[in-house]
Formats: sequence, C-alpha cells, structure tokens
Amino acid sequence: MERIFTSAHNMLPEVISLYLKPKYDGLAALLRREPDAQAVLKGAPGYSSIIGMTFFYQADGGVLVVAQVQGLPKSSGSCPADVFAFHIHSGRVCAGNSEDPFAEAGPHFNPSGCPHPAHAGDLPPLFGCNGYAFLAVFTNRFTVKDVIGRTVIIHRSPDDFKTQPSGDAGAKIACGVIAAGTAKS
Ligand SMILES: [Cu+2]
Ligand SMILES: [Zn+2]
Repeated sequence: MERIFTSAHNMLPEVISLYLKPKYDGLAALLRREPDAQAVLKGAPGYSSIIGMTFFYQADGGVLVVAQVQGLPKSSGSCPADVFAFHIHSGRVCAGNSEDPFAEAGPHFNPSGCPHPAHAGDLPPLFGCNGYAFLAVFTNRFTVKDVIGRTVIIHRSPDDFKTQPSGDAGAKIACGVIAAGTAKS
C-alpha cells in the first residue's frame, strides 16, 4: 500500500487510521506516473520570468492538481504576503490585448452557474516562496476531461474568496492552456 507519510513516530492516535488507510489510497503514487493533462504556464508581458507547470491526475474520487511555478514576483519589507490567486478559466486561449494580455481566457470555469468561490475552476492560491510556489490539492469540482482545453491563470493579487465574480484577484500575470497528457487511458 502506498503511504503518504513515511513515519508514524509520535503520531496522534486520531490520525493513525489515516496513515494506515488513507481515504483515497494511492494519491501519492499518482505522482509517479504521467499526468492525464498538463498546462505550461507562461508569464504576461512584464512578468516574463514566470514559468510553470500544472499537472492533473484523475483518481477515483477526484482530481489531484499539482502546480510548480518559478519567477513569481517577490515583495520586500517585513511582512511580504506573495499570495497569488490561481484559477481555471473557461476560455481556451492565452491571448488578449495590451490592457489585459489574457482577456480571452474569459471568466472562471463555471459550468454549473455558481457564484465565486463555488466556481468549478476556483482553486487555492499559490504561496510564493522566494519566487517559487508548489501547490497540491485534491478536488472533485471537475474531472480532468472537463478542463482539457481550458486555461489556468495566475493573478497578481490574492483571491478574497468573496468578491464577485472573481475574488478581486487583480491582473492576470501568467496563463497556460490545459492539454491532454501522455498517460495511457
Ligand atoms: Cu482567475
Ligand atoms: Zn471563481
């Protein structure tokens, strides 16, 4: 059996059952195979240092989404936040105009007509770590098949998970189109 944790030392009794039998057994093992879909993220003009990948792995109860990004803006001062909203948008191209270079990525992916942050495409934000970010989240808001051809967007600001229609997340600073991966299915 695949185990997410490598040591049970000092583990609270309440979590030992999760260690011995994870609800979704084998999630960590997904990372050892090819993703079912992926998006290469590239920065907008003015953010050309941003480069990243988002991988999508279909599992029985949901989709494991894993993102790695480098070249994100770094703020200075004693209390840097460096939190960047992260969504799947419904548009199918990373194109736009001088005001919004990814305008054609459109609104958040929202096939059920829900408000933000109940859009299928709403995801946890990226937390910058000296310009680098790693994110892993498991969600049943969509299947991999649902989002192939849609776009992943990184924003300049955090998502407030309240303001309509998009969490007051600011400019779109990176974008990638989700393409089917090479996994045999
Ligand atoms: Cu967005
Ligand atoms: Zn949303």
